[in-house]
Amino acid sequence: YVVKDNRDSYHYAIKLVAQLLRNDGSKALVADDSVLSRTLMKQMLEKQLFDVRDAQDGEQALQILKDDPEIKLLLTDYAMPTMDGFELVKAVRNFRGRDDLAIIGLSGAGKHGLSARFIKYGANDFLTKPFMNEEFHCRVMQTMEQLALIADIKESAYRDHLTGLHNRRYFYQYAEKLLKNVDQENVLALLDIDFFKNVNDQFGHEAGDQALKQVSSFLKTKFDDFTIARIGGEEFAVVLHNMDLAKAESRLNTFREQLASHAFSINGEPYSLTMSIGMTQFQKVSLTAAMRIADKALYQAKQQDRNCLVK
Ligand code: GH3
Ligand code: MG
Ligand code: MG
Ligand code: MG
Repeated sequence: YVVKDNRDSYHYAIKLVAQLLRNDGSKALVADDSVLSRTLMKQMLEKQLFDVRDAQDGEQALQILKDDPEIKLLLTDYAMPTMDGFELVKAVRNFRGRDDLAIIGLSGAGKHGLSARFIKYGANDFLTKPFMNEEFHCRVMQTMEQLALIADIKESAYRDHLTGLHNRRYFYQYAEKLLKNVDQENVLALLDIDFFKNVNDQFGHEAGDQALKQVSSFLKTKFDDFTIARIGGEEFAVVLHNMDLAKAESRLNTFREQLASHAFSINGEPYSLTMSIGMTQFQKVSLTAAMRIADKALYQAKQQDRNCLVK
């Protein structure tokens, strides 16, 4: 239905299929006081495989959006009773960002400046009614494609390329957010591989990289319910949220022992690695302070023969 009779549209068709697969089951919301318009847009979005809800005015739409954070796309008319499209967009942008929920504003032709105002209030795009089906599909597709691109970029900005773990940037942002929740007991642990330089010296940097990957997967499987980040070369941070110090200590010590007795494989040969751990309570302090304390504890662990935990 987008490609139709246009032979230039071959590449577009391929992009469309990719986008359709991505849309599949994504939630969308249509807000329009005209039943006819609403039904038409709903049907068109369903053709793009969206799971569509609808609302007959801004207030109803706002409520639906508040109740369902999974909605990825909002199409909103401008003129609606009780709350118009502008008010709706402004209100929604207080809790859903432009790269998290796509909004396309719509209104009748001949009203100058509506498109600009929609966009100023936070809409991603605009459509004039009546629209051609093809334009509708193209705009929805392009808007969703941009959202997906931003999500991909964000994801890669927060990941460590070698190990696939979260990176330092992610860790700092996540930890800052976590610290705002003062009611929760959290523990921060810094883990550093012991004598890792030997691996590089003995087997080469490439083998060192492989070892880092193996240690990372090991960490991932043992702490899959917590946030782990690679914050330095062979240094990792784990936040054990909602956990008291004693429980975290025992869990980290179990991990440390399991790691020490695990046979890693470096250049096909079994190799053992150990880690030293510094940990601290992670509540009602600044991130800088917590990091300093955990780092000091880690330093002490290194002084005490390594392969141990200091709090
Ligand atoms: P310690 O027990 O005191 O921590 O000793 P160490 O050898 O682990 O510590 P040091 O800080 O002296 O050396 C860390 C080594 O980790 C040096 C560096 O070459 C290596 N390293 C850091 N990042 C990477 C990486 O991405 N790949 C590889 N192959 N090696 C890395
Ligand atoms: Mg209307
Ligand atoms: Mg080290
Ligand atoms: Mg280190």
